[in-house]
Amino acid sequence: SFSVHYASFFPHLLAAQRKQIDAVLAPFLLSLDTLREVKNKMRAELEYGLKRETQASATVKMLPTYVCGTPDGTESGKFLALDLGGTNFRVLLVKIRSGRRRSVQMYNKIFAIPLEIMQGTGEELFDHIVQCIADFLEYMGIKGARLPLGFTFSFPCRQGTLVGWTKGFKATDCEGEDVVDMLREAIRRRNEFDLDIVAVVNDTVGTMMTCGYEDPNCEIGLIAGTGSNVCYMEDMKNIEIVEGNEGKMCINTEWGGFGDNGCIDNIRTKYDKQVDEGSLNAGKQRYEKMTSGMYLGEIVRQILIDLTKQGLLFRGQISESLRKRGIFETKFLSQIESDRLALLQVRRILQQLGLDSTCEDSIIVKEVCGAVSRRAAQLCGAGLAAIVEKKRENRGVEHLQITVGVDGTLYKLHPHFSRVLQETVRELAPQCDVTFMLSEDGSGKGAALITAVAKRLHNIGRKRGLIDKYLYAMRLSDETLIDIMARFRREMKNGLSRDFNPTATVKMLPTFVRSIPDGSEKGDFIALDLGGSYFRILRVKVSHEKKQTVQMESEIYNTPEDIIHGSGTRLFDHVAECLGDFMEKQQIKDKKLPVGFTFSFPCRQSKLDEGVLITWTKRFKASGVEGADVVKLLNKAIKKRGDYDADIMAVVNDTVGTMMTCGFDDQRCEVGLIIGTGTNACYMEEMRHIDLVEGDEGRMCINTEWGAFGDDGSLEDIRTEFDREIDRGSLNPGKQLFEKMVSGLYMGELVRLILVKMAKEGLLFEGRITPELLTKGKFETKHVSAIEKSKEGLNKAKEILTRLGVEPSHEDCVAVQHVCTIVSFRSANLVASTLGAILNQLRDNKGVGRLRTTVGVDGSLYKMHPQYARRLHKTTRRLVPDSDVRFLLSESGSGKGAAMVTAVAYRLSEQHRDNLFAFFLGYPPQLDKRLQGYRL
Ligand code: 0WK
Ligand code: 0WK
Ligand code: BGC
Ligand code: BGC
Repeated sequence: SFSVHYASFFPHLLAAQRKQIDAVLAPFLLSLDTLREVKNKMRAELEYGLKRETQASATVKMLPTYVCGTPDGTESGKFLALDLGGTNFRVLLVKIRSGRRRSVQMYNKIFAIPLEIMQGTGEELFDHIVQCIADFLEYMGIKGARLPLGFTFSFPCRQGTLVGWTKGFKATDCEGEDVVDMLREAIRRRNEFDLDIVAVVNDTVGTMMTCGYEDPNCEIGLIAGTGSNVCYMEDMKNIEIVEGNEGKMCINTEWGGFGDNGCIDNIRTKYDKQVDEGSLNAGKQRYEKMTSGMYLGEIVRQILIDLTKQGLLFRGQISESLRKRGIFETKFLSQIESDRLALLQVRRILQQLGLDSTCEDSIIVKEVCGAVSRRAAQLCGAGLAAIVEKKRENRGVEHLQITVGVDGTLYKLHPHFSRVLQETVRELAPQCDVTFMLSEDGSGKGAALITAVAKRLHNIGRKRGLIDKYLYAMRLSDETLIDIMARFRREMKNGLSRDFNPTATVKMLPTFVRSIPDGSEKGDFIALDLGGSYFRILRVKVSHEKKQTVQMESEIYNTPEDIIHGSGTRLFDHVAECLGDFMEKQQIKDKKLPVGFTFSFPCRQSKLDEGVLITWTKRFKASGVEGADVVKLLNKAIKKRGDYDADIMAVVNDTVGTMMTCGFDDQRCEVGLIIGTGTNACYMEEMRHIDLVEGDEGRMCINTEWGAFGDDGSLEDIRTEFDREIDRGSLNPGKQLFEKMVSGLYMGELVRLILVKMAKEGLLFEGRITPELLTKGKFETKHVSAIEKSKEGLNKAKEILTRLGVEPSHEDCVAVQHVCTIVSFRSANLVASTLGAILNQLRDNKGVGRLRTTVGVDGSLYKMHPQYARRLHKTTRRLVPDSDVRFLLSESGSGKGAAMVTAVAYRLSEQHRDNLFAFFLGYPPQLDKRLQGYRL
């Protein structure tokens, strides 16, 4: 220990004297047990401060800072920062650049805060602060710029309200006041410049952020300077006074108040009490007064006075200056204790203090300084050990690795403080591997980073709020969705009824498909799949070795715009040509295989192998086809070629194909749903409800063609100006209004129109509107899917928007992501409400309390969008609670389903032929029960 170390120097120091000095310093020598006890007491106080019921009376206040993240490198901009409360008052200009060449440039000026200002009126203090800001802005030539400001205010604040002054401050009319208001008023009083005060942060938080910018593992900020304090990232679930359990929030512990309830009185010495009584805030900040730079010198002075009174120092002469409070600054401790300093210099310091000393005196003074600073470092170490232990438990790990960002003159300048502190932490928290990172740039940088984040969150929040208001009409409540579900149900009934069908918008087209595959299908088929994103031709072999298997080979063919917008003849010639090419490749040109034609457009059918196109939808607009039977048109095109023959046995809608494809794997599948370029659904309806088709037995698949829902104006109350603009710019204005609010062909364009309008109103891209952004189709639905990807969505947004030339800010990207979410969420919600109507119909048809069914789904929007499926499932289950719905993704497309239907049609035609023979040979017709109700 110290005494043994020094005793050897001055053998003539009488043992008695030695003993007396040891007695005075003994209370400063804290054993490991005592320190461990302090650590445990600190831990208990931390918990008190976090708990709702004990928080109000806690001495360690555990103040929530609402800082929920450490810098992530996307911060950027120019910020003003104030740093008040430490040794120096600093005004800083901080320029932050993000991205690959991220950097932080800082310019600052230090201003003095005279004592009479620190302890004058609040008005004088804030006027002084504003004066300094004015000088700095003048000096930097930026008086006109209304910069965002981050204020490092190193005093205990609860949500911006000063709880109580500490250290050397005691300005009146400030405690209980909002710091931002006081600063704003002072700026108003001066009326010379304006600032956007965005954040007030504690210096511990600023320090953590400054170090966190370099080391993301930095989740603790420690100040060992004029004052003493620590903050750390706590789990939200442990912070009872703040709503929410997800993530973390930074807690400013204000551990300076530790012991104000007397819990460490057992280690407080009379000198500590003297210092406290002589301080500006007696009874408060007891732990701080044993550990921080403001008070260590004072403690030493008290001890020196006591030792002098005992005649053990300065020949018992107490000089005037030694009586002066605060005369023995803590920096003297650092100087006196630095090993490099010879005793002579110690004496010189004492001289400056008007203390005439001997060598013994300076050794004793050095010993006293050592005892006081060592205790301070150990006590800080004990407190910090409690914090890192808590972090380790929060993470539930055996061994914790963490970084502590540190600042403060005591830690930086005292020769031993930092080492003793670190040793103490290592001894008291052996399972924690703590890296101490000195904050080079002070907390001003941290404050600017927090301001950047707060500004961004504020802007984002403001923008989100604006967008929510803006797109209010697109956020549909469950009440509205249930209403739309009821409306659609009515439309279904109209479509099914003979009387209303002619005027119904939801056509409810009979498909003459009477059941899903029953496992008996077999054969070699060709399937055409036209109308989705791709035109696909497939060869489908359904065989029956042990169990039924399906083999498929397919080719994708282009459908160039000039073909799908040209004449119907050219279109079907193109289809026939592709089919010819496919059969060539399959070497089956000599075969006349049954063909199933998935034609994804509204067709009226009176039998399986007939499909009269009612109207084109999506991208198609070929002339001379609407009102015609597409089977005939295709047969004609094939005949015209004469190089192969095909037997088109069935034309099915892609929803039907999808239902059949999924029905092959799941017998419960009785609904087919497409959410792709277009949208639509089919389902198995009871024959007795289908007025347009003879018979009441069994069921038939109905192609709802719900894309046209609302074409009669029944959705005008939820259609927005953007939906109307989409419709006006479409190939089929006034038609497929529901589809245009929901499907993939239009979603990207919807978002683009919203972005253009918001940019025009200066809500986005600082009002920048580029030719690309104004170009139709430039913002695609696949972009919406990419931007809504949780992890890389924002980067994608930046990439896509940059390509559109609008130079998006981070906020813009977040805002655009929000717009995409609102538009795609509305789509999923709307589909859930119309699907819900179909599910209710099925449940009522079956007369069951709870419906169990499977919905076969396909379509690029449903498949590619990262959140769409989940949202659709969730809303559907909320809107139709008494149903167990399985959503089965169609892996292999509707081609397989089309082949299944064709297999049935084929068997029908076989039987027909057989019966004809039988009839001519005078035998009664054989009816295959499975073909009941089918019609060719
Ligand atoms: C430098 C920081 C400041 C903090 C100070 C504490 O920039 O925010 O208050 O350290 O150390 P002190 O100056 O009190 O020793
Ligand atoms: C794949 C199916 C096809 C359907 C398409 C719809 O095989 O019949 O038309 O899905 O999705 P889209 O390609 O329009 O996104
Ligand atoms: C204040 C803290 C501050 C610390 C270090 C204490 O007196 O109460 O808010 O963090 O000093 O500056
Ligand atoms: C068509 C439907 C088709 C849907 C999905 C709509 O535009 O009218 O027949 O099922 O798109 O492809």
